[in-house]
Amino acid sequence: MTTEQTQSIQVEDDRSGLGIETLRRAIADNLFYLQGKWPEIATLNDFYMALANTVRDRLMPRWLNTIRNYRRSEVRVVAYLSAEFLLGPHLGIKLINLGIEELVRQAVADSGLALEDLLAQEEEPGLGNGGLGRLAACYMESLATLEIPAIGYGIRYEFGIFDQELRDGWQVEVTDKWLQYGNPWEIPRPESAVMVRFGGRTEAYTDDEGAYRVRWIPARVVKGVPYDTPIVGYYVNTTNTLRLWRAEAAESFNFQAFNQGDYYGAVDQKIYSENLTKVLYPNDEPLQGKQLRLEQQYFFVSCALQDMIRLHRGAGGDLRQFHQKFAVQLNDTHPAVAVAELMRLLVDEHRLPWDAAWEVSQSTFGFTNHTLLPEALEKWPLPLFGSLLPRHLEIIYEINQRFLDQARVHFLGDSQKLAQLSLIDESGERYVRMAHLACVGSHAINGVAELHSELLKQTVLKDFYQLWPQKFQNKTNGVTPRRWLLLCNPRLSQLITEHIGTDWVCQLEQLRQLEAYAEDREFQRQWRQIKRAVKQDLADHIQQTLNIAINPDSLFDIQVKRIHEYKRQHLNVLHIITLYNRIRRNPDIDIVPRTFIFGGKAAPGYIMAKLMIKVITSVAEVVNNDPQVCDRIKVVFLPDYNVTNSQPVYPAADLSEQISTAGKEASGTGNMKFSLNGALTIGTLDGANVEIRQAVGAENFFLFGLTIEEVQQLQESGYNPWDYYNRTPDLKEAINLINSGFFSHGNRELFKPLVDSLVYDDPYLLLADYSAYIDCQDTVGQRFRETDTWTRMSILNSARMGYFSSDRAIREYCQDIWHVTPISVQLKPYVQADA
Ligand code: NBG
Repeated sequence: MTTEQTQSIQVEDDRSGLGIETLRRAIADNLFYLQGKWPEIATLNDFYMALANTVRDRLMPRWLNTIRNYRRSEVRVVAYLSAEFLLGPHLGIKLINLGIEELVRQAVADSGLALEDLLAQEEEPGLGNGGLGRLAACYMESLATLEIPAIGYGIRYEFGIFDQELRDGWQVEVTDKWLQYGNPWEIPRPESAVMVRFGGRTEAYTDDEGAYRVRWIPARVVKGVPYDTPIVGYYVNTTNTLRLWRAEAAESFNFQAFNQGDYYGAVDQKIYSENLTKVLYPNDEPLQGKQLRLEQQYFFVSCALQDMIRLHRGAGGDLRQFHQKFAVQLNDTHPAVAVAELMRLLVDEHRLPWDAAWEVSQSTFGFTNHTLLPEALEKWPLPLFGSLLPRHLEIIYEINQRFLDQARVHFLGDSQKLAQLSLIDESGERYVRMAHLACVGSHAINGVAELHSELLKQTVLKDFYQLWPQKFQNKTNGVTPRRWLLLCNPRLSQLITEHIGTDWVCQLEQLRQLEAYAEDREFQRQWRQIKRAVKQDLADHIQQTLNIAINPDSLFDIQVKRIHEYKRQHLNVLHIITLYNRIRRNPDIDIVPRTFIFGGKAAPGYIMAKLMIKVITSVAEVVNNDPQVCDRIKVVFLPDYNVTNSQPVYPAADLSEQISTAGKEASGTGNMKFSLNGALTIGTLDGANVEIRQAVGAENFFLFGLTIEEVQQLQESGYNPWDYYNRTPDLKEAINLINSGFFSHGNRELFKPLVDSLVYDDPYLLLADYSAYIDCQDTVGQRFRETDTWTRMSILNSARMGYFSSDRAIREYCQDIWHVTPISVQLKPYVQADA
């Protein structure tokens, strides 16, 4: 079809109607025509699907008109490349962003159903591990809300992050089956498939103009099929696309093998190809050396870049201006091979001279780093990389040679510097360093919180900073207020809106107006009443699902995030045991009743993290059943922490645990969600905690623990956890209690690895921070009793969190890195058949 023809879309019937009766009819129609059911035999899931399709129909005009904008030659589009997008359930947020939640609620009620029950049917797409994937999802939502033309590119994993079950207090991984009942939010686009090559060899040749060229003769080819999901902005027409790629066999049958009777041989290739996008690697920090992981990375990056080039050329664009059409952001090093792939496409396939191609590439890419943990810096063994991507390795050598020539001038031949900077690690076994490739190939490099960005310049990327200080930036993370306040906490949202109007939803800084009510007795009362109601809801849920009775008036002390030693969930456990020991010593002791809530998944191969879960659940079992405790302490581990399950948790917190060892957490984003919903934070000076504390005021934040400088000093001077153990009686008592088998039915071996790691090694300095943490928690307990003070602090936390909106973060990326501006989408009405 020509552009002229697509200007108006002819449709049989109008599915944009928003009358309650129209919506009710639409749901019934979709139930009949799409689900093939009538109400009497329909399952709740059928109704969910019918509703989802009804909503999808209503966003279609916005989506199509937005796509039209990408094609306009003068429009610059952000391409966000990420191996993970942790979107959370679609339906709720789409109803809110389209502004049709109440209408739909009524239409569903008129169909004899409850919207909440249908919302609960949705299996969330768990296409991410944690913070990094969720950040990508918040950013996609903000990009749409801010009317920035954007496409997210990623992988359509058939199996996302595993579901977590607890058996006997241990984590058990269960396969995620998010696609089993179909996914109404995606549209496959097989007509836009692209081919991706792997393995084989390269070969030099002279082209018809006599120029020296290289071609890649691959060993195999896989087809990438895009699946598109609409991302709707809040009260705008802009509906951007998340384009996720699925691997398929290039030929679904090998007919020669088939004809020779080798049926299994014939489908082998198909199975092999489809394996590529079968499953998400469940590690929150990258793992080394897994070929399939590198295949996944290259696969989606190649699909994405081929897609962009097609779009650009389709709009009549010249490849020398590719960077004017697309601003490509590399979300961590997972897509870093894009630098080599774009060079290959431009030089080998489209015959641009190297220098021109390099200029295009550098102007195209920006790179965000999300971790300082040295073990998390991605590098690929050279033989593996070379056998999978032979041409890319050559290109990386070429980039490296030119880069080192440049660096040599700057560092005057300092060969150690050059070895440190090189894209190839040659200190032992040889590796390709993905972070270095990303740095060299990008015009902007950023960290995700001020502290993290500073540390990047001083540590892992120090040499690059010396070379190119102007490339380095900070972009402090943010979260979307639509999901993380408006959707997850409707009561508080309502109260806020009653007092300051609705502007805060898109201008989160407006929350500052709540400061005026911080001392207002009536407002405080309402604020408390809401917190109490939300806590009651969570308590009811815990009672029903886990059969644990908790007191909604107790202090809800919550730590939800991936389980990791650096995040120190076990420090939290030491506090619980310390309180427990105080009660055992003095049964009448007057302490603030607390409910400790944990949630989070451990990487399946991370033994210590799994043991941390077991220690939490074991302490819970003992403490929750000890009559002496008299309900003053309860410990709950919420199984299967994911976006869906997290939404009722943030609003219910009184206290947010952000207790990582200083220097280890790049930013954190859960910390923002809690504080936005009026929880106070107990935290270290790490990641974005530093900025949150600045924003809410030091007096409204419970700070404890070593600073980064102190951590460094302690480690340099020879840290000995054993000394801390011996000279801190409460700590010793707590650790001894674990060691004695008290929480493990007398089994003294069970927690030995955990205890030994703490007293003999303690790489994350729990023992050094223990006393400060306990003292700070005592202060928290006292302050919680001063109800008015606590409420004021809670209000001030929400009021001052405006800065941590992902809208602010995205605006900064747009200005400082992508150089893109909003374009509002006009809804060109489509022509109705009988109109
Ligand atoms: C994580 C950091 C978090 C940060 C998120 C989002 C990775 C590699 N990094 O601190 O650990 O909030 O990224 O930036 O998952």
